[in-house]
Amino acid sequence: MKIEVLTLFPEMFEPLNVGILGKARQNGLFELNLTNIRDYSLDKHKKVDDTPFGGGAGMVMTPQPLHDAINGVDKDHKCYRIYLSPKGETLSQRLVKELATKENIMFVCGNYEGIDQRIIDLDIDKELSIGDYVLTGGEMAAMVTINAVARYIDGVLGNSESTNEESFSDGLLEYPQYTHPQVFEGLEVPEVLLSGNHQNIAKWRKEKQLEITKERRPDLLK
Ligand code: 4FM
Repeated sequence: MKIEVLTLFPEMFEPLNVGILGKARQNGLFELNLTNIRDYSLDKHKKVDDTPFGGGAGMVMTPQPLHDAINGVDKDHKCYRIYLSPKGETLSQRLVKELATKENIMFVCGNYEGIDQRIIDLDIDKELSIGDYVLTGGEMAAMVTINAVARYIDGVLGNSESTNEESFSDGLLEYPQYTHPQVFEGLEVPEVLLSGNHQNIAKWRKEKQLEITKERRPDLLK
């Protein structure tokens, strides 16, 4: 998979060089290209924002640098072009899996009060939100999405981290996990997990999943 990111702040993507995703990139399992939108500004002062028509607070990213950056990086429109904003469809594990099937994805990150609507109308395939809250820009939302999608790329996760047994894989929240020591601060590991009876362990874990899902996310059971 090739991922293109268009942003005014490419330095913000340093976290993708670290840990499981950093290793996956080193191993060539996916490619990440960062483009600074400002490099495409034709303005003599490299300006990328302006005041909104109709008035109102703050600044809006102007169309020229965005349009030229998007279509310069992705001339033949081979990328599935995503704009991150609170107005988009909310990211879900279902959407994550769908994005993981794409060969090329572009993330366009807006800042200030957003981008000129005509860029969304002309150049963007999908407006995506990571949740009902407002960030200062789309960069962290892009990183969240890249992280969730990269886990579904073949070879990124080892056997021990596989996506098969985790929350949402069966539509339920995950059961609680325990490791050594057997007693910590007076709290014991549930007996059944020490029993070696794998049928009983599986049954206990499924019961715990149902219990915690009913309590915290009853919407998932419907
Ligand atoms: C804020 C983009 C205002 C556009 C942002 C405007 C966000 C989110 C987000 C910053 N992106 N999910 N929530 N982006 O807050 O994806 Cl107008």
